[in-house]
Amino acid sequence: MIQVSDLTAVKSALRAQRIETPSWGYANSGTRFKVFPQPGVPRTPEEKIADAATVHRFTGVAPSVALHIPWDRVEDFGALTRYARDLGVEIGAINTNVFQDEDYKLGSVTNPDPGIRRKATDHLLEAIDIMDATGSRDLKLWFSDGINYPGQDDLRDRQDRLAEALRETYERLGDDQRLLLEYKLFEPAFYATDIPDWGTSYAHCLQLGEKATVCIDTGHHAPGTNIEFIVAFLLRAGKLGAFDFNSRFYADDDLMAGAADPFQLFRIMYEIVRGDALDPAYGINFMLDQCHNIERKIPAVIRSVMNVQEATAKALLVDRDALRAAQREGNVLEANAILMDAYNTDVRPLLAEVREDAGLDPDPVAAYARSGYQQQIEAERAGGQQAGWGA
Ligand code: PSV
Ligand code: MN
Repeated sequence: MIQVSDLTAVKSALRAQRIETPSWGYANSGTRFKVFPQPGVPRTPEEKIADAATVHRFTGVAPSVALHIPWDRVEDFGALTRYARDLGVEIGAINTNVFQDEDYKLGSVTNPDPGIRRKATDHLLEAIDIMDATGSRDLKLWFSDGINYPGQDDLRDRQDRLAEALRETYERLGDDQRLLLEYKLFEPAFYATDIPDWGTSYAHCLQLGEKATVCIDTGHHAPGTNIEFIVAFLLRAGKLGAFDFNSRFYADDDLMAGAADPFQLFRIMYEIVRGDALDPAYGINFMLDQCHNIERKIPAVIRSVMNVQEATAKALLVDRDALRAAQREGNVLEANAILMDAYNTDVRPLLAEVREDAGLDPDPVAAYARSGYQQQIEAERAGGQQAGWGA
């Protein structure tokens, strides 16, 4: 357990922290009303990886990039992996996409048509081939499956179809590969989503086995949901595998992590620290899943990484011995004050020191702005087709 007085341990935990960035966060994105293209946006998976490597260069804690298939499909994934390594990053989670084909209007793995279910499951299996080629550990599954109207399809049959596809996919995993099952309350389905909440995901993961764990996307809950409770519960059950961090004000807004509710992010990270689950060796993949529709993408990802670091630093500063004592005594106000003291600490100087100790600039956003990378990509990435959400 880290003592508040042990700043060395806090610093080394912060230095060891790992945050994975999403390839699609560097691409053009928008709402269903409009996508505003930005100059310098990547046109290829390689250019997305180069941007991710740039984020790592300035933060030192983002050494992997998640891919989304087919958006990031290439002929030779071995070559893409080598390209990434040459730039100092690894390929992270492979995200599947069974939500954009015409065929999936009524669902993918839960579709009433067995032929469409076969096609969807084959895509999940293909993603494991890509993991084999890239060395990725994590297969991340999110299904848009659901129905818009009561009676549209049989809720229970759809669970059976889902379980069958998950089972086939799970059986194909190698020894060191894992399945991360994401949930989302609604959208695009408006009446009933087939994996709407952590409980449904957890139940499927339990049935599948130890290589299946839950992915918490922080934007995928009803307003007011106590996400740190979910974190605590899943950690206790050994079933928390990953986060998709982002912020939401209303629905699945995909804004920068820590922007909407830094206090919530702190409470989540406190449960992680409390569960001794921050160390990369524990195996949680702390990913970002964000879209930067109007702000510059690379500095927005850097800012998001820094926001996660700040929440983590505050969580590490909680005096856990004092907190436990106050809790045992039933000292409500003291216990709350201990938590709030940590939250209200300005950890920016501490993080600046951690960065300087690691040979990094203490201010990654300013360092990025000075680096000329933005001007370089805006000049170089002329012509071709910019990558976009769905491209
Ligand atoms: C779905 O809303 C989601 O959170 C899943 O993780 C998808 O793969 C991702 O967003 C796509 O942007
Ligand atoms: Mn997500």
